[in-house]
Amino acid sequence: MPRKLAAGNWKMNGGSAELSEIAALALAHPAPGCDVLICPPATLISRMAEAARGSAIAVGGQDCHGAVSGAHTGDVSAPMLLDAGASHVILGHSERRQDHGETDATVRIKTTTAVTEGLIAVVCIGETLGEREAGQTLDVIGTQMDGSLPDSTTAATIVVAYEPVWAIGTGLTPTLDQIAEVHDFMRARLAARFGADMADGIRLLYGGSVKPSNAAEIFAVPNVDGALVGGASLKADDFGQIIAALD
Ligand code: G2H
Repeated sequence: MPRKLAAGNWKMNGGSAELSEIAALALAHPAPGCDVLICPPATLISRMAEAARGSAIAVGGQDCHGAVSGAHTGDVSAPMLLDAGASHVILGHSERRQDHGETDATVRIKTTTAVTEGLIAVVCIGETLGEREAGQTLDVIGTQMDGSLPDSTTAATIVVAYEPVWAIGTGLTPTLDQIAEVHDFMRARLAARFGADMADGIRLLYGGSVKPSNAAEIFAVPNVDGALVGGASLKADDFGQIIAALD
């Protein structure tokens, strides 16, 4: 059973003023019973890494390029994230897939590069409402996993986050049975490709409107090894309650 992970995704939110949330979180949770990761916007990574130094909080990026350097205006590379103090990177978030046309193939290339360079990749997958209503959820999840995860996937280098697109930032959450069905399927899919021992060690996060009031019941679902939290990770108090629910 892997150590559980509470991961915060600040998305395109946060500036200097929000750095105090990290200090508050570190003070309130000096030795959390789970791993804690915060992924701020790229502009804050180095300052957040500095603020989190000596605490149990790891810092990550929200994306990186598939190349390590070059003529890619506006992009950030995996070595740059490492240089800024990040240890993780979120890849393939549905907002990247929607806003930037990222495909499973893109995500796989980025994931391979990130891991090769030394980052831990949090790879996101999830179905749209239309796909769920059409009964395609497991097919979509299986296809995204097969396409987005590299053959080199290991439990130490890859985390998989299930984020139903229709539950992101909407306040809607799937039923616990729906989460269980997908997470059981994901574990089995990983086992079929990477072997049962490796699959058991890969952390499977749930993401989509996780908040203090629903965290404990979601974390009690089998095969849920933590959460990728958006809105509720922006406040140390709310995220702290989610961390406590994983302890
Ligand atoms: C899903 C999640 C974090 P939120 O995108 O990745 O965001 O918790 O705001 O739904």
